[in-house]
Amino acid sequence: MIWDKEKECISRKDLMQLQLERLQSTIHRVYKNVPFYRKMFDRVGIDPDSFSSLEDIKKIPFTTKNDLRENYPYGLFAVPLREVVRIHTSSGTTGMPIVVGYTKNDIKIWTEVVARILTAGGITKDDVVQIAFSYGLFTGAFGFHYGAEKIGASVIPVSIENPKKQVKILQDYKTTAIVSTPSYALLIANTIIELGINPNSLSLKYGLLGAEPWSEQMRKEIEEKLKIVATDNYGLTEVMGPGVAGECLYKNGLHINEDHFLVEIIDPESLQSVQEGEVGEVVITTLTKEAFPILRFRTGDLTRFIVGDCPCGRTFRRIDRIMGRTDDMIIIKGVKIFPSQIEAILYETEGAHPNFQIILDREAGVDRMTVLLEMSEFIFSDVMKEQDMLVKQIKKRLLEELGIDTEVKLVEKRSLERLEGKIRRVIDKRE
Ligand code: DLL
Repeated sequence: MIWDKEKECISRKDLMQLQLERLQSTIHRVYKNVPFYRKMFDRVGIDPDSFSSLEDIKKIPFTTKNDLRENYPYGLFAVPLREVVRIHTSSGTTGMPIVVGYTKNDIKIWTEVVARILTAGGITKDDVVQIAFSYGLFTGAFGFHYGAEKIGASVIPVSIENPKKQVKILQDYKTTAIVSTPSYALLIANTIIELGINPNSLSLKYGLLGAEPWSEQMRKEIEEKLKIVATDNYGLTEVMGPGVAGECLYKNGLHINEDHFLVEIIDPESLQSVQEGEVGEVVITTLTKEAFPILRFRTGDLTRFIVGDCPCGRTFRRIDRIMGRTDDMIIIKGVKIFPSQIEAILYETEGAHPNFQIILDREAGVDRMTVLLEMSEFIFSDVMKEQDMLVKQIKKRLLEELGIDTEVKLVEKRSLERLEGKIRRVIDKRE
């Protein structure tokens, strides 16, 4: 088992010392090698030698997605391309993709941090791990692939496939762990039900899921349908990919790999740190990345630190599940709404995880919100009357809960556009 207790149960004091040393060295490297950061430091008058405590990080301006786009493709690389052994890009739905690179050592560390997360999620060398993320520019598949191999598990690189094929492989190859997005795991679970297969006849034990928001209800549904323990995993291309944070089997928040990532949580409006335990935007600084180091990156992801110790013994701090994104906050007729609120309402009325998309547009100067809801085996009904009733019920709940008169439309199964398996939640056509 790869559980390096010395590293993952480090004392707070030693961790902070290690973080400071790594921060200092990252700052020197970016100042020397990345013109964008050198200009930034010179503009605001920061001396790279002036970092004597972790608090000093607050002197550094934030790095935004826009900064990354403006430096497309290689502008923020801190090493020459000849030292880069891998390139990935973010699955951004708008504008230029963000291109990131890895040195040999970056890949080694990436492999190690993912191996830690897999171990925390129950995986050992005896497991058969089916990777159902797409292999390609997306970081999800390769990150988990290398991590699982390091543990010594048997890796099946299936990628995204027809769900029936996934199920056949699950059955025939005696897969014990599935790695995918939560919505894809649910699609597989529903396919198993449709095919009339008894989930107890499978060898599946664990699901390491992530890359998109999901709720506790959805976790329960996946766990019950697949008879597994499902853990949540968080990461992002700009910072590395998967491996930034992940849950242990206590499923009580995601341990951050704090020896490689310094995480702050800020109020997205005041840009100041929030009180411990309050919800805010995750800001990440890489501490060991060589090819693509990044300082105080505003992720746009909203969550909070979980206060207190975890019974597993790991001392790395935990974050709660990602609750939404700053850019997903919808302001419609002055009301602030998160897609997760709509998801909760759909869950209650529909009784199964909803695949949905929110469309915002404007007619005659008035904002309008439409929710497109994919039919599933739970809401598929040929009877128009039943469909009408469901739509009316959802409209009523949305009006009661959010105070917004919303159009609700049922659309065909799997007709909403997906990118790397993720549905784009909000499409704002108002600009
Ligand atoms: O999704 C990396 C990843 C792959 C993480 C596999 C976990 C598993 P990107 O495509 O760059 O990278 O998307 C990053 O996805 O900023 C979040 O908004 C969202 N996200 C990632 N993990 C979670 C999660 C990968 N567990 C963006 N819960 C992030 C909620 C997540 N949202």
